Amino acid sequence: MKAEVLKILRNAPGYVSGQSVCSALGVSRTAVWKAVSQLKEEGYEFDAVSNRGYRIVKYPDIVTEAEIMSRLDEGDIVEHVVYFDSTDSTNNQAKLYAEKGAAHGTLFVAGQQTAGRGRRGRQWVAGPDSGILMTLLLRPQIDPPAASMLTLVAAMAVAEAVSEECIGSECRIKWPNDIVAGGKKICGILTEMSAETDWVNYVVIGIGINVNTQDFPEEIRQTASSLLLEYGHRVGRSGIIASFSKHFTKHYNDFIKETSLAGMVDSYNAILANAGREVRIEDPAGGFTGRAIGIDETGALKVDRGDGIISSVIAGEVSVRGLYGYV
Ligand code: BT5
Repeated sequence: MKAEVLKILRNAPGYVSGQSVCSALGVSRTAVWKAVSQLKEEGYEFDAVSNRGYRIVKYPDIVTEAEIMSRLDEGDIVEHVVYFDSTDSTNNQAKLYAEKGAAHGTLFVAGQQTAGRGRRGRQWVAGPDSGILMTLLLRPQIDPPAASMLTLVAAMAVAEAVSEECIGSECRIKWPNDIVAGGKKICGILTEMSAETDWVNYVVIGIGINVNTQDFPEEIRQTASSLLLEYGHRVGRSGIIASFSKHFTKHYNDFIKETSLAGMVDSYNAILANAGREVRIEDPAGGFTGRAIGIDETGALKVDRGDGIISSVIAGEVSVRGLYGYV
């Protein structure tokens, strides 16, 4: 109800009368008034003029269910939002909910995490209410090995969302799961799944984006940055989430049709931070160095080893390090 009222007011060109909101939603004036009061408590500021109605004049930077749902379009991948002021990890919550039957397209969002995770037991560090901490639950009908391609779909959608919301920005993808700006990490992605040999039960894609973060702990200060630090202004988090949802939906639908990334390979490679750089591939079976070329339609990174051999590196077990810096 709050989301619907918010959506009508957000999309209206000017003032909206209480009566027209009631008619559009088929609810009483009291119900609309209650929703507006709750929104005021959450920090939305209204201009109310008699005989004309309401207009929102200020939006708080919050990522609640109503705020996100009111920004989504029909057909978007995100159909439900579960919001926590604080939780251990949105990936943990997504998995718990998934085990209890939560639907494909549920987005778990937190203001704060007490045990944010990176890959292989690493930590994701983020202060309260300054970044985006979210996990998308999917139930795709794909073979388990194909699930790692979803990390690339998510990375592409984050990069597009950031470019759309931070005009003039230039962010790039560090294959397979980081987004970088100014050579520093502004986003990390952690994809996990529950699967049988030939069947995926669910996939959770956890995404941490440093949006309005002002400072980082000593250990990551050299490699981490935020949209605020890179682009010099605060950015609304829910706008990025909605834009992410729109871009992810498009690439995901293309991916599901073909079980291939063919539809986004060119745009991905155009913003691939590793492209043309010397990289070291750390592989449990042994590492090697070479020049990164770009991804293919399976999401593998092609690396020129310089001896006439082009290796295709599959995301998952490996990590990629720049030989001359973080990227
Ligand atoms: C990642 O792992 O980059 C995946 C991060 C995923 C975080 C999201 S937040 C929502 C959801 N819920 C979770 O619990 N997780 C997901 P990895 O590639 O392993 O990188 C982790 C490394 O990045 C750490 O060891 C630090 O060096 C660095 N790091 C930690 N916090 C960072 C931050 N806020 N910004 C930039 N770098 C960070």
